[in-house]
Amino acid sequence: MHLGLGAFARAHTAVFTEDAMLASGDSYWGITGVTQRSDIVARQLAPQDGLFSVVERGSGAAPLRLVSSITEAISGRHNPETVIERIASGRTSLVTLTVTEKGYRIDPAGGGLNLADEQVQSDLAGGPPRTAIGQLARGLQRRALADAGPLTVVSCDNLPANGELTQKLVLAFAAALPSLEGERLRSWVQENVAFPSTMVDRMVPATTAADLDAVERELGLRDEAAVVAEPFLQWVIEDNFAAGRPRWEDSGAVFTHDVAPWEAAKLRLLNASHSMLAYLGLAAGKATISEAVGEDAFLVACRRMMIEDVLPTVELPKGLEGEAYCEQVLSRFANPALGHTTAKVGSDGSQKIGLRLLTTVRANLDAGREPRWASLAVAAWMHRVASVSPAELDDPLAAELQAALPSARSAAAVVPALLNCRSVFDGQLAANSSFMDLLTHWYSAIDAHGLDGLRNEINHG
Ligand code: CS2
Repeated sequence: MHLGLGAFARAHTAVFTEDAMLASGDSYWGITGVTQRSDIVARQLAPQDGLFSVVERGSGAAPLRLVSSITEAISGRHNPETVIERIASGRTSLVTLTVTEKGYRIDPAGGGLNLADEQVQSDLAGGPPRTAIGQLARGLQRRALADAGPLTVVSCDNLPANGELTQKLVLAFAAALPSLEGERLRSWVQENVAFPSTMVDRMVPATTAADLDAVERELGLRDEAAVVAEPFLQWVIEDNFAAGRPRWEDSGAVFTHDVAPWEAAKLRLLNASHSMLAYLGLAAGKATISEAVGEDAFLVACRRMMIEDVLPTVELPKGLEGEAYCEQVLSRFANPALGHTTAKVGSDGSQKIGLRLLTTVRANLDAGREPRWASLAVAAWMHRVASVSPAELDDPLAAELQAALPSARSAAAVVPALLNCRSVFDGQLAANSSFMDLLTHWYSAIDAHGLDGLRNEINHG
């Protein structure tokens, strides 16, 4: 089972699974892919028997290939009962997830399950499950009843300790059920379900109409579900499984006992710089990440954030050389053929900046250092929030952020107002005057002096 059948899942999880089958000869695996909010991908894949092509773009790109590991594609919204049945089936060994940060319905205040979320409440009340955690919990309940045996739930989203987090959220769902029902689910999950953490990496933009036309010219067939991706791909998985799995190690996945340093390095170096480039790029009218990193000052800011703010405050996994990793990340961003948009990477900022940037801000402040460059990225996010309408912001907290904004749009007004949003900044961070000063400085540079002014500030920063 795979929950969250977006472009990333098709270009990553499905490819690793296909390659594992090809390399090991264990060809009996197949993925039931489940779309979450929008059912478009299920509608595209179903008439194609789940087949789709992956087009690599950039230097070292492999030829277009067909992937056949998805054997069924269903809409979770329209077929909630099928989702529950498939999770409960003894033929299912694994549920993998790519439902994005907001899909986990994390309570911004405490980090647990957001019991105030309407869909979580509806799932808890016994409605057809609409959230990923609700689908998992209801499927696992049915599986326990059917005595269908253990299984593994593998989160593949960009969240630290994503396995532990998913387990915690499923258990929080159980704890919010009537006590006997909840207790049964809790004890069954604890005995039968493993939740390994993983670090996933591949840049996969949303497929465009032009991409589909290019695929059609190459294939001679219309493939509505084709995906475009960079050549690079990586998967580091905690070796903690309760049931069978494809031999992903044969397709290049790395199994380890400790994924945490991989996740931290990737989130705080790659994803943080990606977000920084997205918000700086949006402020400067750059449509894609490659255009944003092509702006010298932004490249400098990114590099300096990674080297000066992140590397001294993050524990790198053994075997990863920090500066070489940063340079590799920057050259992946520069891939001009990928067309990864700043709008896409900049979406859902309220869900991302805490994990990607504020971790680095806090670590530097705690060590008595100035988080100079990470603050620039946060200020650029604030600038984005203050310059577009909630609809354009593409963020689940758009309305809350908008409501927090003052009528004046100066740095002195916007920075403290957004720092007051407790769904994003904790009280301690908001009260830190050095952070506030940095944000105000950078916000003014972005807002008041145009691209040249910002370039100047970065080059003299
Ligand atoms: C990006 C990620 O959209 C985003 O927020 O930063 O999707 C990024 O492309 C992947 O994590 C790369 O592995």
